[in-house]
Amino acid sequence: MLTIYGSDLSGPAIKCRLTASILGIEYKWHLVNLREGEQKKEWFLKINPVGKVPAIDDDGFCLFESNAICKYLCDKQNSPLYPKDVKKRATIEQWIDYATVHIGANFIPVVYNRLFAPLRGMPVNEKAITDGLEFLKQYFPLIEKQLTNHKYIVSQEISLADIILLSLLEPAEMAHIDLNIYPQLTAWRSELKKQFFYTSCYKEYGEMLKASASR
Ligand SMILES: N[C@@H](CCC(=O)N[C@@H](CS)C(=O)NCC(=O)O)C(=O)O
Repeated sequence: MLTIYGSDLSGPAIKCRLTASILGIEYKWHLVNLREGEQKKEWFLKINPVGKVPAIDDDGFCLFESNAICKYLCDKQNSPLYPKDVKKRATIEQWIDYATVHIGANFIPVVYNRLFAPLRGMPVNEKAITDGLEFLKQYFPLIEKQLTNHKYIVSQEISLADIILLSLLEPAEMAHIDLNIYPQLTAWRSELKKQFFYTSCYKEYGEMLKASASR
C-alpha cells in the first residue's frame, strides 16, 4: 500500500495527494508534524534523508521530491496524464518546469512571507514579496495565453502539468495574490476544483489553515 507522508498546508504534499486522487490510487495519509520537527526525526530521515515533506513509501520503495513522486505515480498507472510518447512527454515536462521554476519559485516566497512567517512569528521579508509579485506579473501572462488557446495548460487534454500548477496555486487567496486578473486561469482553476479528484481529497486551503492554527 502507498503511504504519502505530508502536511495539510504543504503545496508539494497537496500535489502528491491530488495526483494519487486523479489516478484513483488508494493511499494512507500520514501527517508529519512539521511544527514539532517530526520531519527531522530518525524514522522519517530513513524515508526522506532531506527531512522534508512530502515523501512516499510504496511497499518499501521510498521517494522524495513532489514532482518525482507525481511522475512515478503516473508511470505506475500508465496514465495519459504523463504519456510515454517522447514529444508529448517533453512538452508536459516543459510546462511542469515552467510552473515549478518560474511560477512556483516566485509564488512560494510571497506565500511564505504573507502567510507563514506572520503565523509563526518569523521576520517578514518585504522585498521577497515585492520581487516575487513582480516576477509573477512577468510569468503568469504566458500561462494565461496558453489557457486562452487550450482548455488545459499543455493541450485540450488534462495533464500532470495542470495538477502541479493547480496545487501550487492553492494558497493564492489566503496570501492575497489576486489571480482574478487572469480570467482564463481563474476559469481553469474553478473548473478543476469542481472535479471529483479534487473535492474528494481536499478541503479549502483557508479551512485547513484555520484548523492548523487552532491545533
Ligand atoms: N522541492 C520539495 C520541497 C519540499 C519542502 O520544501 N517541503 C516543506 C513543506 S512545503 C518542508 O517539509 N519543510 C519543513 C522543513 O524544511 O523542515 C518538493 O517539491 O517536494
